[in-house]
Amino acid sequence: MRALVSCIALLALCFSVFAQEIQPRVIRFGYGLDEQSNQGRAVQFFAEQVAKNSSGRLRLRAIGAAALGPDVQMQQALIRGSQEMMVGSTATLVGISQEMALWDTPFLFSSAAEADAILDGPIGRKIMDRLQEKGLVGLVYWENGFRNLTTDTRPVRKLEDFNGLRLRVMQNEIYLKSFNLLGANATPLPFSELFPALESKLVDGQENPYNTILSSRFFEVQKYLSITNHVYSPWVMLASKKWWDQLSADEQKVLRDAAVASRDHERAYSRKESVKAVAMLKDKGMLVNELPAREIERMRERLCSIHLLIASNVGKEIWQETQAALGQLRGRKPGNGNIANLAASSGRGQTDSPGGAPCR
Ligand code: KDG
Repeated sequence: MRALVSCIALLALCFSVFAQEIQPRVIRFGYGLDEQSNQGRAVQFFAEQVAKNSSGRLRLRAIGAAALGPDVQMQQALIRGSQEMMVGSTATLVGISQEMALWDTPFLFSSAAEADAILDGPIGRKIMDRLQEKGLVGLVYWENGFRNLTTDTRPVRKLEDFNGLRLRVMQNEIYLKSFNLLGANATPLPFSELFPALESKLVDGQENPYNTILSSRFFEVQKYLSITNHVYSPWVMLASKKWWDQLSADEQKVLRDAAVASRDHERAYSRKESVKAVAMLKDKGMLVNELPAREIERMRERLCSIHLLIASNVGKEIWQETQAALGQLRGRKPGNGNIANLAASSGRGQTDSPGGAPCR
């Protein structure tokens, strides 16, 4: 009997300690896409994990469709501490942490497996950790996906078809310069203004992963889908450092564990949905074409100078580490030629761009 009483007392103590370490909290979690998008569904999954792992004490108030403002506005709200969490594009973070520009590199990854390995490995973690000095805590990367072009005026079949195309891009220097270099007239706009800009013909086209093209109903205002897979775009889950630092270790562990579970769930779900999305876009009446390998090669070569810009933005160490890591993933010995050396040299000579195509 005495053993039973002491066991119950011990359990009560454990529970009370647990209870003390997990306070009842409401977490305002903002995101830009619709509730029914792959992003919105992943936020719901994260919310369920957090509630389950905290016995209902930590509750997410998920606020989608950019109701709390575009990515850049939510990022500032997190830094101020007036919003607790968000998920958004890494591309809109480069104004705060320039190392995030690595993920804007055209043709950096040639598969989702490569992306996962680099993003979840030491390089991705190092870049994520740089956010702390800016007032943000990066938790995990989710998959936005490989980006492809949609247009309403004409399909893009070859490099020359970019000429004069009024293309919306994210509010990001690399995207702006990349598409201008390809011959387009790039117009930076927040995601929340994209559909009206397409509908009013302010722009001819845009570029996003298949899931976003489908869930944001761009097929209603875009006739053509031209498959380029020109960059792999991650999302990043962020917390306000002001808020995060006053959480207990137990509360931080609940959120970190739920974030990792949501990352794996979101990637698997997004990839499954992405395979179906192209067929669904065709059913919605979009005319789909795939650029031939030669034209993709011409795009890569035209964008080599962007690799130099990114190498200088993110720093030689991160750039070289990325190239070496990708080389190993692709079964290549670490090359001695690389963009950073090219940047330091007279700019001539051949080097491997991470996408494998040589930049001359
Ligand atoms: O809030 C929207 C962002 O999370 C992301 O979807 C951005 O891919 C993006 C775009 O094209 O703006």
